[in-house]
Amino acid sequence: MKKYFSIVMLLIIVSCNQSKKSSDIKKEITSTKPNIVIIYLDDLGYGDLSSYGATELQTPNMDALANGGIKFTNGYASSATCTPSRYALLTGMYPWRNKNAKILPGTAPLLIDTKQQTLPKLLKNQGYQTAIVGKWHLGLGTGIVNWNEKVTPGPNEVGFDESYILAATQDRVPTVYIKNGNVVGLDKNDPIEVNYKENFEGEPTAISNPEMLTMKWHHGHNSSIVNGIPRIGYMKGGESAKWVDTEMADHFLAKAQHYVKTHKENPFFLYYAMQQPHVPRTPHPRFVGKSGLGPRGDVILEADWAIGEFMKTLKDEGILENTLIVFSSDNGPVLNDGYFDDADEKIGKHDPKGGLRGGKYSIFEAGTRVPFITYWKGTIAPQVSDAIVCQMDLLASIADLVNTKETSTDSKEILQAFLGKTKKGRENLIIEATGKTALRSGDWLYIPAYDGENFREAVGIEVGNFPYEQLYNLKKDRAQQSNLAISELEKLSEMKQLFINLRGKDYQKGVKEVVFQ
Ligand code: NG6
Ligand code: CA
Repeated sequence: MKKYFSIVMLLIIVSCNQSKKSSDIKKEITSTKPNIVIIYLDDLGYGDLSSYGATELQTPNMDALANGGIKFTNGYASSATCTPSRYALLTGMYPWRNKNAKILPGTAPLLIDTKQQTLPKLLKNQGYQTAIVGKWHLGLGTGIVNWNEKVTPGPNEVGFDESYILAATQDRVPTVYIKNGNVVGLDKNDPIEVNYKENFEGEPTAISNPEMLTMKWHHGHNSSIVNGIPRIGYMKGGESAKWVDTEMADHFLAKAQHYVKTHKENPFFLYYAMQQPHVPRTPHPRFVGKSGLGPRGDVILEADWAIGEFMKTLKDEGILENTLIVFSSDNGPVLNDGYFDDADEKIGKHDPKGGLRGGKYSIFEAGTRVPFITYWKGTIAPQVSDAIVCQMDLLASIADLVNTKETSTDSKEILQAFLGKTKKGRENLIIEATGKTALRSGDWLYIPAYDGENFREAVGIEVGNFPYEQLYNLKKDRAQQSNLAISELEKLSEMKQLFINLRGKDYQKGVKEVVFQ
């Protein structure tokens, strides 16, 4: 009897140990391989979130991330425009190392070399499932694209298992969704043709047929008309495949939610690249007039709602505590980016720049300093961090998180800053705006002398060009009002030297070639 009792006890102990072990292992796997979601907005400014100081607009769902995670106050996109920032985010490389990393037309070839390291590739190699839903704007194909066949290479060739994208921007043709290289809903009898140089004979444009427009163009945006909205570039055919602008937010949200629901059993990386508040601003009728700030405010509310719905899905699927969420924007804000849409007229007291100088296209802070949040329920303690962090650093930092190393790029491993264990991020960072570069180092910002106009009339933004050098102490002078280049000579020469060391002597090269399209 005694012997029998000891055997039973032994069995109980062994089985307890075993079950403990397997749950430990599971815990280990989930903690070293959390799901990773990057929620990336388009042209959202530092001051566009109520948690970042907006008073005229409430963004409760973005705020829930900012207040429940780390709200970075010195978080940067690499650049003041979309393509270069997205390039840096995905490849961990400074975009100015690639001369083609500038705002791309919808017909541009793939900007990322298929041999290059990328964030999705790195995660895929660690066993992750990977997907992009939303705006791509990093080129597709190798030159001349036939939109009626599989368009490749694209996101699927640089690390994404699955892709559901808009090719370039909402204001550029082709105005269709592309799933894993194939235009969605295309009727082969109505092939799509795209051209950025000339129109197709007989096709209406904003110039020839202004009566067809439901939205008026201010500058640029006067080529093909789709859904009453004039676009950049010419497109013919593909009628059944054309997206409905007002449904785009719901459409991408549904795709992102579906992805989560169908991939939650194993670690996944989802790059959810939302289109708001880039032009044309086309809120769903549910959001029209809701912000009182015109369509720009309305689409921010729409994006906020979509983020709330997406977060609910993570929660309902039981994976919220096992998901790291990074929230940011590809560049700073702009009001008039080419359409008459009341953005300027209805701005009232709202300051999308959050007190920073400049805006989209600008080498001043509002161009690249953006809302930047990391959120991981139960793992990241809520806090505000003034660490200097850049989206480019996610590659090396996430590598560390998933127990690998990535040292071949410009990406800095600052995982502890992203997890809130330290307030120390990068020491310095080169920022970029339409080809011009500047140096942030500690509290200081150095901008070399550049030719050209400072004030870009069409968009109403100071882009930061002056024929003399600029030096700012951002800690004391966040709004960049006092140029200390004449008084802080020692600092100036130290910054200039560091800038040249990091950037190279030829920093002026190519700057003039970058034309504003
Ligand atoms: C500019 C467009 C602007 C926007 C931008 C790209 C004109 C006049 N302006 O050339 O509307 O599309 O490119 O924005 O065409 S970004 O956020 O994708 O960089
Ligand atoms: Ca953008």
